[in-house]
Amino acid sequence: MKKRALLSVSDKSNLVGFAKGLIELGYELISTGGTLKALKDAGLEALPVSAITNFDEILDGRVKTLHPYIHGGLLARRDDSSHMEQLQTRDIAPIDVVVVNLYPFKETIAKEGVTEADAIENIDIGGPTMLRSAAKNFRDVTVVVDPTDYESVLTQLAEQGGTVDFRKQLAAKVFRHTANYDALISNYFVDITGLEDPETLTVTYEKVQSLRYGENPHQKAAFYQEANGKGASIANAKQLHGKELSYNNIQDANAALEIVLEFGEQPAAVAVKHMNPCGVGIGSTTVEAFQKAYDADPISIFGGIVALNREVDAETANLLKDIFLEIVIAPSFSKEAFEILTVKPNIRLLETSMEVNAADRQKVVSVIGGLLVQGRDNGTVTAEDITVATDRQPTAEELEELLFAWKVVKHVKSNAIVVAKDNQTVGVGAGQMNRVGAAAIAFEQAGEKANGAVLASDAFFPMPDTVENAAKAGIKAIIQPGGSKRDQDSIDECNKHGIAMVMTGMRHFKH
Ligand code: 93A
Repeated sequence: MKKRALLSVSDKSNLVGFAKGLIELGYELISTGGTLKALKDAGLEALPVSAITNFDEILDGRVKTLHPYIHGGLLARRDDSSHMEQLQTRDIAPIDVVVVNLYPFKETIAKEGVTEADAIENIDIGGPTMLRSAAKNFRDVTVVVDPTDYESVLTQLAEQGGTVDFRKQLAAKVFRHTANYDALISNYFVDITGLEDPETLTVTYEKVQSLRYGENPHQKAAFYQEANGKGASIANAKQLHGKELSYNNIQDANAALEIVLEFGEQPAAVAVKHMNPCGVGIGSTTVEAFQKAYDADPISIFGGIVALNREVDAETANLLKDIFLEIVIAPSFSKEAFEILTVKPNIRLLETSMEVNAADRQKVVSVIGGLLVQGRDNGTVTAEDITVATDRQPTAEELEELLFAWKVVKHVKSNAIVVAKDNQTVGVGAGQMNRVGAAAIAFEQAGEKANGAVLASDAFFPMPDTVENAAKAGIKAIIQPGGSKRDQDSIDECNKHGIAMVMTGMRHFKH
């Protein structure tokens, strides 16, 4: 009996050459509609699947190969006499080689304006089923999912059908491929249903690139992105200039991007060092915003990363070019700005969408032996959400300043204190083991500028000591979550000094 190969491929590249090779090795070919046509057009002989199944394709091709005459031929153990007898009784011929690649689901959903119906129709059912049947039976069946394997497969088949080890490797490739394929479909359904559930890890990742090393040169690293991820992200960003991004660059650039995304309405600039903002400013123009972010801390910005939420213009580029920066991220760069900045060979320029991807809902952190999954901290606070705790109400201007500081403190490592004035951070205390310590750093950095400034705290005050020190520094208004058993002590302290304090009812731990 002739050996049989079943070919059913969406990606028809190198198909004909491979099929010719199979025929030369004595295989009889079986094929589905489009693949059969491609083979016939090239003058090759092949049987339609319907000749095997005695059943025409139905439901617009939704059911072509889903048939016991196909899957029996794939799954029978050749050294099992009962299996082979069962095939014989029903006149089912074994299938020895399966060549399948799947409906282009990924490419389909990446298309602009793709409809849900189109996406669904591109979920391949019969293809993965054949791949899995053949891969499960790798002892007897050769399964090919990747056109780049055609050559090595022909070489192997020419040697008495090839080795079991080789077939096992092909099977491993198949299961990885079908798992990825299903992951893409799952991600798509997370998108279209808004299904958000940290109880199950709903988002899967695919590799963007290998990195030269991790946080340190002795650590290996790679960068993965959400499969079918879109919107603002470093993974989707286009690098226009400069050296390859490093692991630390990606983390820091992401931190800068996350902060600048808080400020959709006004031009904003964020400078980041080691995942924390060292300067944030908003203004009526990009250049004004950047000048504020720079003036906030002209020392720490050295070697930092700057994110802007508006096009970088020539005026801003002229300021940026005089500072040593690792990366500038923005939605776009004007032609002049690009020319000004690219005089520096090493500065990395990244262009990214500033659209927050609603589907980007899960935050995953690794711990030894596991992962922690949570929804992203998308919490925001507006003037309507806050309650005033003190005798003195904040003025409208103070309130605006407080909400600005609140947006920044959310992104500072806990314990976090941000001191701000005129829509500019003037002191940032990050990652301290107690709140008084974080505040002390922020006050010291702010110096004279703390006088008349506002203060934001990522979590409540367990004691009134931070407020006492804030009063000494000249802070006039405070924003904090509230909720401590001893809130009243801090409120009393504010009242004593005429400080206005508002409670958000929401904290922003970032450990
Ligand atoms: O619609 S399906 O899920 N139902 C099937 O029974 C089936 N069998 C093969 N899709 C099915 N295929 C897929 O058709 C293959 O995975 C391959 O991607 C494609 C090849 O179709 P054609 O040969 O008509 O171009």
